[in-house]
Amino acid sequence: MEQEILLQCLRETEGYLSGEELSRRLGVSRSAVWKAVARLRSEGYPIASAPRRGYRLDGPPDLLEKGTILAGLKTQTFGRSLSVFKSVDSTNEEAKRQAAQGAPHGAVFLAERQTGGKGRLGRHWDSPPGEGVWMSLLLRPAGPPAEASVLTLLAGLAVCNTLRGECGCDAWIKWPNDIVAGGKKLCGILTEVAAEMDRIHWAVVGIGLNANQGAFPDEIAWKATSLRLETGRRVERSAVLRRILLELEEAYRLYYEERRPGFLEAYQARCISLGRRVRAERGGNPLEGEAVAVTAEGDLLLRCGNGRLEAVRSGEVSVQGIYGEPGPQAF
Ligand code: BTX
Repeated sequence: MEQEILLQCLRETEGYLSGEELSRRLGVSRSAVWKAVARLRSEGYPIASAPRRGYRLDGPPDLLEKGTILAGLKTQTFGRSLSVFKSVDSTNEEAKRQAAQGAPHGAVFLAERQTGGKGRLGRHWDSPPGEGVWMSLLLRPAGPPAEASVLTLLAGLAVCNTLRGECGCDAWIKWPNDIVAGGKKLCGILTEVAAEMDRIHWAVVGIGLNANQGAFPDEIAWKATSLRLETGRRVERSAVLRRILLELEEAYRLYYEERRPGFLEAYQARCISLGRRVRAERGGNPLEGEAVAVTAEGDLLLRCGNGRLEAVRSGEVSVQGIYGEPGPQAF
């Protein structure tokens, strides 16, 4: 109730409204006003504040709404079945639960906030409310399980193209599953698969894109960035999501229906890992060399000290000169 009145007051006012005036109109303390503002912000309302001036509503809220997203969606299949949550443990977990219940190919699960957002190897993925695109796409590809890693590459390229084309961001792919800008991580991709020996039952491609964060928790501030921090502008998350789905649907169609691996060329052109020294682990053994190519199977080819070419599957790879880390470490 307080939030609604507060919103109404801000809507009716051009410019700033002081905290004192708001607390008088709402009949609550200044700290209650501050808390209500924080809640509205977490729901996506862009409320600016300035010392001694108060609060100002800077435009319509950037909420993820099913109707708005579908209205501008140009895909045939991806996102046509769409579930939007205010809060969920993890969109990947939700997609897996729904996959088991028969959710269709192309279904998308999206959340304003994840309480248990996850990265690879059980790592935590910071997913604050209202600021990112936290989504999972359910796929039922016809190919063998070995092709699953290609899905991560297709998604990476789709996101990278979107960020460049839609947002004017100088985005690059760090093989296999990160999108980076300005040397920091902008987006992570987590692909999970349920498969038998020769066939994939389903694959869930989880995309975590930092859109409108103005800052990050201390532990990751040194290596995380957002579109807003990179471009200086807030983005409309629905528009970014729609473009990602369109790019990814087209890339997927070319790869699976027309069997065109042409995406590799485009992927490599945007892959910031190539030409750099890479440290990796294969079968428990360290491997080091210069990254020279990405294969059609999605492996990274390293030219090692002895001149031999070695293929690395996705896993733990450290690329020198990105995220500023000096030596080998997992990320
Ligand atoms: P990753 O294992 O490569 O990266 C995880 C690491 O990245 C963390 O250990 C932390 O250091 C850092 N990190 C955590 N949160 C962020 C963030 N918001 N921005 C930048 N760096 C961060 C990458 O895993 C794959 C992440 C996929 C996330 C999506 S969100 C939708 C879907 N649902 C879900 O639970 N996961 C995926």
